[in-house]
Amino acid sequence: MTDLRLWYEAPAQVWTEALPIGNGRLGAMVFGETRRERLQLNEDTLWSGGPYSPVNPEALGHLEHVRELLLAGRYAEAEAEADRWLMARPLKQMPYQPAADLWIEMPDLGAVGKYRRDLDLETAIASTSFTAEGTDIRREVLATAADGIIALRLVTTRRLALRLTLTSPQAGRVHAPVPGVLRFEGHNAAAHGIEGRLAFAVEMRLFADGRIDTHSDSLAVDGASEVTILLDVATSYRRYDDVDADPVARIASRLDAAANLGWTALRARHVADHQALFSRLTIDLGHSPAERLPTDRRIAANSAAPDPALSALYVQYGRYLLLSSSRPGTQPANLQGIWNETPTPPWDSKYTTNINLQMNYWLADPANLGECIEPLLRLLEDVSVTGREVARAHYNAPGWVLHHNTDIWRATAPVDGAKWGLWPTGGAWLCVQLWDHVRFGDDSVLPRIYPLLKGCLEFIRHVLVRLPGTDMLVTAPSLSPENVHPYGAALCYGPAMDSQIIRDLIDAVIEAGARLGRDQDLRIELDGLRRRLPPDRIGHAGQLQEWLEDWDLQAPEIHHRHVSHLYALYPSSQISLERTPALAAAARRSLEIRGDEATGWGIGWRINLWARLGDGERAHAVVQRLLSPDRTYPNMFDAHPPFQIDGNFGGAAGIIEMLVQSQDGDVHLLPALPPAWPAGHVSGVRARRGIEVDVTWEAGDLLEGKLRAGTPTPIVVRYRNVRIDIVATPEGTTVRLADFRREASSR
Ligand code: FUC
Repeated sequence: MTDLRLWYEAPAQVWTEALPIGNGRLGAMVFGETRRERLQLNEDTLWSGGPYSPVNPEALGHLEHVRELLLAGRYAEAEAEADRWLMARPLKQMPYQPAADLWIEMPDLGAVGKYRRDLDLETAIASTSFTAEGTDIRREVLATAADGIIALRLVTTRRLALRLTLTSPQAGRVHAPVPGVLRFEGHNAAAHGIEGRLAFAVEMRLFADGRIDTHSDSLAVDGASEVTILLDVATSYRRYDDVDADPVARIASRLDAAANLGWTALRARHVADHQALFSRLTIDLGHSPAERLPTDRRIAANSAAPDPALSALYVQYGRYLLLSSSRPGTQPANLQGIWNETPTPPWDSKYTTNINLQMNYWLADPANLGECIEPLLRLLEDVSVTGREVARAHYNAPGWVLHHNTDIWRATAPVDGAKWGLWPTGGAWLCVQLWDHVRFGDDSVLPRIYPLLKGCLEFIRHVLVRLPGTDMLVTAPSLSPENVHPYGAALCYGPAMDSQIIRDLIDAVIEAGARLGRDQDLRIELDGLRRRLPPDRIGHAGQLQEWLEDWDLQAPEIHHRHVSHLYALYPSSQISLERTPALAAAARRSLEIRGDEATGWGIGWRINLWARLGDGERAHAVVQRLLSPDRTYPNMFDAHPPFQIDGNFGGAAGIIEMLVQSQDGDVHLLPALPPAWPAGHVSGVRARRGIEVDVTWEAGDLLEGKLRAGTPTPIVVRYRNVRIDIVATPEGTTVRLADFRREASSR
């Protein structure tokens, strides 16, 4: 079996060596220091600013002019006008913030030896152990979703002294409200002219078998061999328009309950909660001697001598990170999940909705953690309200719109600059993704998702414009995220990706409506609308055209990290090797021209694309590129660079996509198995229609597959080009290589 621990022989020197823990809401980076341990703390609602509207009242008056310039081919002028008039006020959104640091000092330790720190993905506990002059010292720290707090336990074999402090990069002050407790009370900062309106608190409660001295800004412990620290952070955030909660009261209710339980019960409840979800999927891709190395050295060694178990660990780490950064009731995972060290994080550590937020949830369903999507659904419910104001004010349109970014205040107007921000289909992409979650078998959310889809399509229908001289409908202004075309701008009309997303949205509305028995009269109209969207086109180099015109090879960045037009191949299934072979060949050509070198998430996307093209060898080469020190930090966080968590989720999803696919209504076993993983096993992968799949293979060939469904479900299972009809049962229905051979020879 694959050992599911990240481990190291030295403390973290920098943040991307520290180990992340999280319960969806609270996060900590554990450095594993000996004399001065640091836990860097985050809470998912602590962002700068306060409730605000990003609407630019002047935008609407200039929209038509920008459209006219675009349709006249005056792209650069259109983009300049858009920059001047159509963008949000303020032009930037609010950044995600770090909350505090807990410091544990053990000043009088002697020389340290036998050091080890690790993160056990199976228990979701980070441990540090070492000896100091004959004394064994061990710390365990966890962020529990069962009880909502962070708990740390320190055990030593000799009674020691320690000192605890709390600091924060935010404004506020520390005090000790009662003995044994330290509390930081503060408030968030303003940003881009939006006043900081959040109050927040961080509280630490100390329990020890030694003497505790409480000072105004620190706690000192003497003669202790067992120490427990309970920690919590809370803000006054309730919703994007309500910041009146009481953070101290929120903390008190959780820490009181946790203190009553005590360390042993907290730990047991945490492990049980984590394992109920984590243990649903197992994966074994083979073994190598590198497995015995510490994790940082494994990453460094992987390029020279492939370490298949590291790829398996990457999948499980992705699942761990998702469970730790996105749970029902929390905020969705942002660009850094939940972990952020700095008040000025890259891209503000927000929700970028032109690939990144979507990619954060690619893993959830296939990796059998569908419940982790709930925060994304709530975010969409929020922006379907805030985005209504923007749709009306910026486009005079009904429905709602989300462009390429949002923040905790659910701002949806176009930001940053027209060449990035003026893209109207970010919300539509997320809607289609939620619909795919329903296709994975979660019908319970359909009544919540359907109105979102409809409101989004309402907006889109209103803003599509007829392409002069044709009957086609296109988005304008828009862009193909964030790629500049040969006419000195990104701004354009009708980029391929928009039409692809809108086709999926229309299909989703029709199918979801049919399941709910609603709006059947809309169907004919929507079919008509769908036919008027420009179809995908193949350009002169045999490539899938990114734009309406055959511009791809003249674009200044032909190796651009975004591969937006390949959306149709993955995550969508509009393009498929079997159903649309010519377009699939064109997508392959585009991917070849683009190249495999990209940012972390760009690489993550490419793994999924090669998997959809059935090219396991190529997909594996890209996995190897991702699992190298260039794109994976020592703590296995994805390197854009800098750290961005989307690559972790996209890469892990890509590895699963190589083993099981279900986008075409059947379950396809080993669609892109690479020669580098000749024997292996995966169990508990989720396929669409709520089917759970186990697969075992040997010598590069299928041994058997097992399919389970909650109720007996007829399903087609595919291996290579052979298909077998089975009924998946709750106990599991097995298909063997011999069954496929028999089927093939009887044809
Ligand atoms: C998009 C990407 C960048 C980065 C940012 C957060 O704008 O083009 O590479 O990932 O999002």
